Amino acid sequence: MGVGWMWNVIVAGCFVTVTLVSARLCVLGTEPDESFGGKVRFVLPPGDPCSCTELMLGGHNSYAPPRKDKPVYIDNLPMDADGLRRSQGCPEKSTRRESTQTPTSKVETTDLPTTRETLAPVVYKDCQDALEKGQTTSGVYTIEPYGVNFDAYCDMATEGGYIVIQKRFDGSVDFNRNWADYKTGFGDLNGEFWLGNEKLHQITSQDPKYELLVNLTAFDGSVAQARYSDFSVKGKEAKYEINAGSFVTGRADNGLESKKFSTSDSDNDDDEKNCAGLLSGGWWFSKCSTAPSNLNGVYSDTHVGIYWSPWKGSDVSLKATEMKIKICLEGC
Ligand SMILES: [Ca+2]
Repeated sequence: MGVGWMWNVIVAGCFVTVTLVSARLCVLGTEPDESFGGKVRFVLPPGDPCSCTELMLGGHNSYAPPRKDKPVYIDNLPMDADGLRRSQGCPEKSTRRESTQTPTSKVETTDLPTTRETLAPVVYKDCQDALEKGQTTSGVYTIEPYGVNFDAYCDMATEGGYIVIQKRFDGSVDFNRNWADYKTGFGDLNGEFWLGNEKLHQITSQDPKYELLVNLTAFDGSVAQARYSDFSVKGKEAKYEINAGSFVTGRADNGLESKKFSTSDSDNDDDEKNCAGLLSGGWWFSKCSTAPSNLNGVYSDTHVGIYWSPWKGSDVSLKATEMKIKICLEGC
């Protein structure tokens, strides 16, 4: 009896000693969580997160790959293994023992609602900030460029770090909208959309300046680009007047004038007629017949709706458009 008791103590002592010195490097990935609106979230590696002694940020999946078991997503980036254990409610280090459980048994997917309720979402200052923190895949991110956070599509390709503010490519979204819709934004961030005039104003009214890049594609397959080094939009009292006077370069030439924004229910153009009503969409029109562009017009390959006069004239409809902005650090 006495010997058996002592043996148990020795065995238990050895077990604790061995398990506390074992190390596990856990690689935290990122990918869009389809069950959470496709927003990019951190995904835990398989296994017991409480066994992690080191943490490393790994790669990014642009899609959620099929798995046998549901992945466990978390909203914020724990800076180290201790942070990860705290976020998962693991016991203190001194009592932690290496898990002998199966990889998915410790963290059940039923833990997800609790996790989402208690952790703040991943919020970057803007797309450039996300890029600098290792997010190299284009997609929807939560950004907070002026104290309010919202979802935005970040273009991380080529130069990267762009907040996309407008996209057209298949006509799936109706752009013939009213003032309120253009103010708040509409559409699908993973498809066609307008980010929203109020957001444009809030973002671009800060220092430093924002540059604007306009990408255009015609139905004949030709492409062109226009770049502005100082893009800003005034507030609603000024009818979201655009400043894109500093056209820099691009084969598309300058198709934007410093004009107030108009929709069919808010006529702020320079014409006695209602340009938005005549030309459709919402845009910075001047005179209806001489407005240099309208990238928010009706999507059509038979009727002119979307056009950019300095490049293809006002009677050629465009197939795809993209407008995107980022902080201008050089040449501004
Ligand atoms: Ca008018």
